[in-house]
Amino acid sequence: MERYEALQIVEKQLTEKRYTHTLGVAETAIRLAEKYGADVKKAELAAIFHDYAKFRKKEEMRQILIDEQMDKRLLQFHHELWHAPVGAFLVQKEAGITDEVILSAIRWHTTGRPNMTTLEKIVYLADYIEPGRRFPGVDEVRQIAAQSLNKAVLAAVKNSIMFLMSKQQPVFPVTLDTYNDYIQNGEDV
Ligand code: DGI
Ligand code: FE
Ligand code: FE
Repeated sequence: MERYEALQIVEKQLTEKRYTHTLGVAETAIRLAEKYGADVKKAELAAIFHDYAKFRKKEEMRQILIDEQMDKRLLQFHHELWHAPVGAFLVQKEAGITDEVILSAIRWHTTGRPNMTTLEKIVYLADYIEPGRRFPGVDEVRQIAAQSLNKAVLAAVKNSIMFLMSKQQPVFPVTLDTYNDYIQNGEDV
């Protein structure tokens, strides 16, 4: 699918603000793919579609999680976490994207996961550092991203966990698994 067609599909699903964020993620993902030797077109498409399900109703997402036998633990956690796996499902069903490399980058963009593919890392990181993001620590992660993809993903995961903890929010187990995997198995971290 070409960029223009993908953007047209996604624009209908998102608010203006979220669409602008999506353009930022796409631009950043392209840059990271060029730098770290991933498929640039796939990185762009995954980024364009990553928040496809962001504004779906909670009940619709809950039903898809159940029907498609996704991780049951998600139901006990904040529904903000649901748009990533539900998005991967809907992008396949409604937009006809079948490339599993792209779908998995969408599926894991919020929590990461152990043993991430390069494209998963790129979309995860691009979502975190796209130019519209402004929160404490983001500039440091941007700088690290210029040096090492793995170091930057780890820094983003760490910041996310510490942010959730500082607000006394629960941390989804897969987010912690991602962190542990980087610490225990990560090269170049
Ligand atoms: O969809 P975006 O806002 O672009 O970004 P995202 O998909 O990375 O994150 C969506 C939300 O999910 C964000 O408000 C933080 C939250 N989140 C991320 N990881 C965890 C989490 N919430 C909980 N409870 N636990 C997590 O591990
Ligand atoms: Fe998201
Ligand atoms: Fe996003």
